[in-house]
Amino acid sequence: MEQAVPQTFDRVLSSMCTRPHPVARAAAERFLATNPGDPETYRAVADLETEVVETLGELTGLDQPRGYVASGGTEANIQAVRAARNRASTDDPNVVAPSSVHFSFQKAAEVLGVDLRIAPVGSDRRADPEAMASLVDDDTALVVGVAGTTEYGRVDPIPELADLAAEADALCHVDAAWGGFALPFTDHEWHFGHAAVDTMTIDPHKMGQAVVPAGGLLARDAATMDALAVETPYLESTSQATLTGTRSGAGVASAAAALDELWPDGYRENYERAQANAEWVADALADRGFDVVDPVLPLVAVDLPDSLFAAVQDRDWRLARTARGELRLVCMPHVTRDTLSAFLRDLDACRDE
Ligand code: 0PR
Repeated sequence: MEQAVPQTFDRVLSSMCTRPHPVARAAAERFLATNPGDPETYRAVADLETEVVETLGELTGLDQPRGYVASGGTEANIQAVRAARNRASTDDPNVVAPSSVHFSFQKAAEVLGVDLRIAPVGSDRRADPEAMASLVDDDTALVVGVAGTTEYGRVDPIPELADLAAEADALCHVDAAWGGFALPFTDHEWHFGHAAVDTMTIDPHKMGQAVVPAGGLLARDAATMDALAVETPYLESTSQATLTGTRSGAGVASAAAALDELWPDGYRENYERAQANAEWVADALADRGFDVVDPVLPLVAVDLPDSLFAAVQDRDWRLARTARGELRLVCMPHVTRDTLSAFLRDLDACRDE
């Protein structure tokens, strides 16, 4: 049988995943047959997971971080909602989030039976604390902010949202699934050290250059992890706080290797290159007369006519759009200036057709 070949990254402008770092790839292969879901039996990978959580704590301004390597941002977000629900003293809990929140929160609300209340964002496409405050009440278990939104790469006003949560006696969760590996090199106030944030999603398998699956859930308090733990009577370890049982040691080991190799200098270089590319392509698109949403983080949204979008896509570019229909260019580490130049050449050619 012929071997199936995966998508290469050469013409992928739509994805929040990227080519893993070579050390991450090698570590994943070494740890393919390990299960961090059973840390007493698979001790080496359990130690690596502790290292990952420690380093993610450093990235996000958290001393004594708790947490684990999840299957991705979806699991981490579901678990943040679950912990808040389990810690809340109401039997009718709600979660308040901006409309820019990732769709994983819809899944969380549905699975966990909590009410998801969505507030409109402001004209700057960021969460509007006042609009969110109007949805908060005594049953609010969690207030969510996004640090690096999926569609426009915006960073919500996290300190204000954390204050809102604290006043309501609710927890505050920050979804930095995508933005978390870029934000340490910016001036944004987004992390545990900047505000009373309780939990965070930050995914090594996105900008962290680990292999899939490697998401991250971090928590400030042990009580948050306790709220997630169930007893596991017949395993060597006696409780488990993760959502999945058996899980990928490859993801964990690759995250440890990537962080060891790239934090902080490699990630800074990645961010600076990606941000420069995003600004460069945003200017190039604006010069051509298109409406461009300026890139706060390395993600550019641009209004293209439907026919032009389809024509460029037909030239074998992998492209994604926002709910409003704008083209989204995610400037991940695999997206080089040459790639973007080639994309612009195809775009120009399609306009001339
Ligand atoms: N939170 C945020 C802010 C996200 O952007 C995403 C994923 C998640 C949570 C969920 O993470 P997982 O997909 O790891 O569970 N955002 C991307 C999106 O929905 C996911 C993605 C990744 C899509 C790679 C395509 C792709 O090729 O667009």
